[in-house]
Amino acid sequence: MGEPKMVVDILTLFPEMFTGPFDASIIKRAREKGLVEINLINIRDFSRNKHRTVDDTPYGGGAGMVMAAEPLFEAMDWIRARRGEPGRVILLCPAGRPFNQEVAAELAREKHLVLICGHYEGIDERVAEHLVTDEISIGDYVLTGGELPAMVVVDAVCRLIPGVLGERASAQEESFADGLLEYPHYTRPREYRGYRVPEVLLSGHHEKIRLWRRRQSLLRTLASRPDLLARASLTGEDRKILASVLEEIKSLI
Ligand code: 4GX
Repeated sequence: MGEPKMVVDILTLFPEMFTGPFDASIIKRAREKGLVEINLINIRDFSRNKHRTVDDTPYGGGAGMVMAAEPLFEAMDWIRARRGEPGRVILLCPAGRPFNQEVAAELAREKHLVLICGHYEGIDERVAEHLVTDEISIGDYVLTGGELPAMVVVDAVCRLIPGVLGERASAQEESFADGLLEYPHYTRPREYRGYRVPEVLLSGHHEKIRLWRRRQSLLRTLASRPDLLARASLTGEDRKILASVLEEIKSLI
């Protein structure tokens, strides 16, 4: 096995949380193929006190506990000594840059990512100030820790690494590659409980099928995510399809 395309080091207090998602399906295969190396690093292993504590009460008072800076600085020293300077050191937190496909594509170009998963009320601010290069949020809701966000980021990034997805189901063909939602998919049987597969898909007319699918993508995006449609890079053909949709609507009213 040669050099992995990407190394991801994940700093967490709960490495066991990652075993399910990272030991199944596409990510498992990517790891086995040596396309990505995912290392789960227990922050507690870098605690220097005898009870191996990693948190403490906040200066200035208040409820809850704060993750101490020292174990994270020690862990980063260890990572740097082993692998050199990482491309990005990412903290998952609600205040971060909103994660989307564009951010995933940006991260997929890196050789070495470090993800820091916080717990408790948060992390000593000196970590964000002096260790972290990027703060990322996976959405506007509050989680109990940064582990699930880290899994989301790693999953979205890994599928963009060349070779991780099959030749045919390339990352390009799927949702968000062109800023639109995907068209609907069907497989056998052609009729199930009276529910039929759209006739055009059974026709064998490849050009008709391509146009139908594109129209479905445009309609779905218009209906469910007009914000995406407004920002999508539409082709002349797309505009023609949307104009014909508009004419169809006009004929109804
Ligand atoms: N998208 N959380 C992180 C603890 C914490 C707080 C501050 C660092 C700084 C979240 C999200 C998220 C909850 C993960 C608080 N760590 N992270 N955790 N949404 O809600 O990324």
